[in-house]
Amino acid sequence: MPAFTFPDDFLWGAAASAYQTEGSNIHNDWHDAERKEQQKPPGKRRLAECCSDACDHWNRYEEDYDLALEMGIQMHRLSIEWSRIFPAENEVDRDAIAQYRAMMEALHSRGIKVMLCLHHFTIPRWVLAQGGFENRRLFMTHFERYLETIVPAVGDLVDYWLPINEPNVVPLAGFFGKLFPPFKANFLAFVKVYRTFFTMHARSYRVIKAHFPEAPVGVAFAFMHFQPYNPGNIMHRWGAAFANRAANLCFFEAVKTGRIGFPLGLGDTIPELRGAMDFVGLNYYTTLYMKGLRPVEKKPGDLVTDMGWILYPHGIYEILQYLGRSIDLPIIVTENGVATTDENFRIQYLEAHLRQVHRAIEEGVPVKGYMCWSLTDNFEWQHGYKMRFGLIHVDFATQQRTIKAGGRWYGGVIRENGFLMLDV
Ligand code: GCO
Repeated sequence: MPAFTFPDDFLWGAAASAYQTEGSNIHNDWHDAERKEQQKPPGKRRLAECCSDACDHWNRYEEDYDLALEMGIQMHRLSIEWSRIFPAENEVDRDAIAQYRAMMEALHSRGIKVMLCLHHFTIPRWVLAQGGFENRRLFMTHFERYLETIVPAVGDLVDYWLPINEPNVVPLAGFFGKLFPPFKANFLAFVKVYRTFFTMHARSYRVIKAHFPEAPVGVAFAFMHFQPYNPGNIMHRWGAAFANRAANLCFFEAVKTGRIGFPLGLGDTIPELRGAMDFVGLNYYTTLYMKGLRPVEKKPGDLVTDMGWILYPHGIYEILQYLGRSIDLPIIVTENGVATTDENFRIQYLEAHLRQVHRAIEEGVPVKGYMCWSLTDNFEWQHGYKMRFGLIHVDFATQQRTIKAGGRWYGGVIRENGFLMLDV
């Protein structure tokens, strides 16, 4: 009956983002894209539904944080919605800043640490109108103004910073994979936008450090796990290796050296990127099989989640090993979780991944915490409300919250700082 016990100072948390939970965010690119998609017949829509009220977390955060406390959550990851702070180019909403302060104070008053993200996918409508991510120079002028406004205004309440969520995902999903607005499939646009994210990360790090030199600043990185569909096929192996370079390795190399390598650059530099990281935040969910440069959904016999994502816990171990070997920084798992309505499956999923995290720690990888995605059911981007990632169930008709069996199980893990496995 092996026990999986975690280090004494291990931090257990939950994660969420502003747009996916707050509701009434009406000044950004996603809001507009969703409305546009709704004008199409249901079969033709690329975004399932409108975010609208989401979980009404903006008004119900006290209740959500009470439930987080009931589960024993020690750190909560939230984000600030840029378009609330700057609904228009020359307008700063001080009430919104005050409300974010109140939210973070509400966490602290419950003894819950704050992990704050400053950019989680969305951009203000007026920034998009000026070229968005693709107009890097102008974009960075606006983003820097946002940083200089928000960082000093709330930074005293932040325990861990993750300025950018998944610098690789908007470039991949929005500019190469046609999954997110603006639904492009253009490798050059992907490279250009990814490089905007490099500079966003670097600038954020420097601005935060200028105001709060001691604050730990990381990144929430969707380190994608790629593998050849058929390991005997050289093109499949090449595809997996190329995708790993373009999506993952280039970013970490650039943070280490300041240089941007192939295929995102040719060795040119972003000097302020060098060393711009105090810890690595890892978001992990699944693996992707590659046939050349084409990802393939699954193999016969693979277990998948409601997202259609393959259950592959070993991937988190491999990535933690890689990060431990190649990057000399502490690591926090900043997202891991599952879209399902079957609570036994949720528990199995979390347990299987936590076993792999535990194994990496036993082997010396400095993993300092684990944040489950997500605190509550919420708006899952292109899929809308069908995908239920929450530890807490939300009835979207009544906004009634209920801790799920998976949430109670997770609470037990936090209480015990680990778990027993009866079946191994
Ligand atoms: C992401 C985001 C989250 C998602 C979660 C489940 O990884 O895309 O950080 O916003 O909701 O990962 O897909």
